[in-house]
Amino acid sequence: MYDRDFFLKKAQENLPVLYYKDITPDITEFLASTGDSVLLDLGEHAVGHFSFSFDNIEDFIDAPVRLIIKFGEDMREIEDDFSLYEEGLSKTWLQEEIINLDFPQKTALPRRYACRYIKITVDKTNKPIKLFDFCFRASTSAAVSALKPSEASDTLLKKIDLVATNTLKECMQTFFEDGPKRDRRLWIGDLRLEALTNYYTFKNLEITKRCLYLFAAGGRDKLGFLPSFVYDTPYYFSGSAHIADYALLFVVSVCDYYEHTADRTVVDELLDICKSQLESFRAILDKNLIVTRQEGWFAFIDWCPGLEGLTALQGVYLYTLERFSKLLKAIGDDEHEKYSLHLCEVRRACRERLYDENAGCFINELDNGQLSVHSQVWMILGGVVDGKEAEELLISCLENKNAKQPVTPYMRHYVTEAMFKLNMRDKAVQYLKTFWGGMLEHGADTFWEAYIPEDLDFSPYDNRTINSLCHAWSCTPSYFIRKYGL
Ligand code: RAM
Repeated sequence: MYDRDFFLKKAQENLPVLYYKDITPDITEFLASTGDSVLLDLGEHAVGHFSFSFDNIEDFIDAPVRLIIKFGEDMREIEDDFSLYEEGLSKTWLQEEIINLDFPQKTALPRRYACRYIKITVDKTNKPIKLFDFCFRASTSAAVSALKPSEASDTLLKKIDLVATNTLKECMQTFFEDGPKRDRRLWIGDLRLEALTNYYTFKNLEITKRCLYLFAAGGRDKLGFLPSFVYDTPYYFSGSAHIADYALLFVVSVCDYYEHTADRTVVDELLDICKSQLESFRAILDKNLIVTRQEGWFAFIDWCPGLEGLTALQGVYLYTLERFSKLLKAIGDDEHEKYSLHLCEVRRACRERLYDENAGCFINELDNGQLSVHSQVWMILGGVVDGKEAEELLISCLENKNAKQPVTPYMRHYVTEAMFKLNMRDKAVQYLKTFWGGMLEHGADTFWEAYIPEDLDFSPYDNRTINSLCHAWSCTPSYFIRKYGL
């Protein structure tokens, strides 16, 4: 009934407005000769455009001036030598420009940057020059002035909330970007967590709707799954990856949206797509109702190296089924019984086939005998285990050095969510403070894409320089702090 054009039109109607703020760095003027450099500090992480002026001091410049301008989300990035970067992800994500200026002038760089620090090096000038009039025009679609401060009384939680809302604010542009430095696109897994935090902070419903419609317009893969990412600049382009857990989390995002808005129109428009995602997943279950391995980048779950994520993926399916059958019940759709019945059957199958009674945890052939926090967390969130048993399972796995541990704040979100589900409030708060608070101890202005406390050089892409230090999926402490009144 609804086609791609319909969804793109809807997405366009919900284009959020951008708010701008001019930030002037700590230094206002710099006199320079060849080889000199100046470091500008914006005092905060910002996403936007940079401009500056330069002029002669005494004599005319004589020849064009060449500047190297480097933008860093932190000082480490400024200090890293980009020429040593070995390709994994493209080096063109590293924010550095070499520009030649023919005459004294005001220059506005055309590209958008995400940074706190800007280093300008005068690569060549024949005569001394003056650099001045530095300005960074920052943008966001988050209405910052309307944001209520968190009511947390704990100083660390307050600080974490500030940095988390700041992270979300930076990622809120014309859609929910995953990272304003990299990848600058809309991923379902990130969208889900950004939207969730947005309901408790900036409450910008337009951007959430827009993102849901952008995915609804996307092309499906041969299994019928939505694309796991889309681009919208300079025109709409549906991404080439189709990740099963992300396709399911689209459905969850629609459920979250209804739960927070009771907006029936959007749900009605997206309902068939949600059903189709669940049907596509159901089609890849074996006769015992357990997911079967598919080709390619099929499940994400986390960037943990070597992770076998199928048990976790099965948990995402259960989690989605539960949320979706509740949504159907709430809107009076008769199919809710079909989904809740299926949910019970799949839960039973997981307990029988994925749980090892002797080991006392979810460890099985599906994941080649690998023990991971990921499996336990998603089986808890999927409702296969509950209460004290689940609590003990979670704690022992988190403490087990031989178990695969989460490496992204994305997966850490779901660990925390599992703790709240099990009413482990104190443990959840401690977990939030230790993990997200740990990034603060390293001077984070915004929360990072990946963080392993014992390995600050960790990168999912083999080089920390390319990591995004302001990443959407890391913003959820504000959701927990505000939702649970911590
Ligand atoms: C990375 C990005 C993005 C995430 C995907 C799966 O490329 O960090 O945010 O959703 O992985």
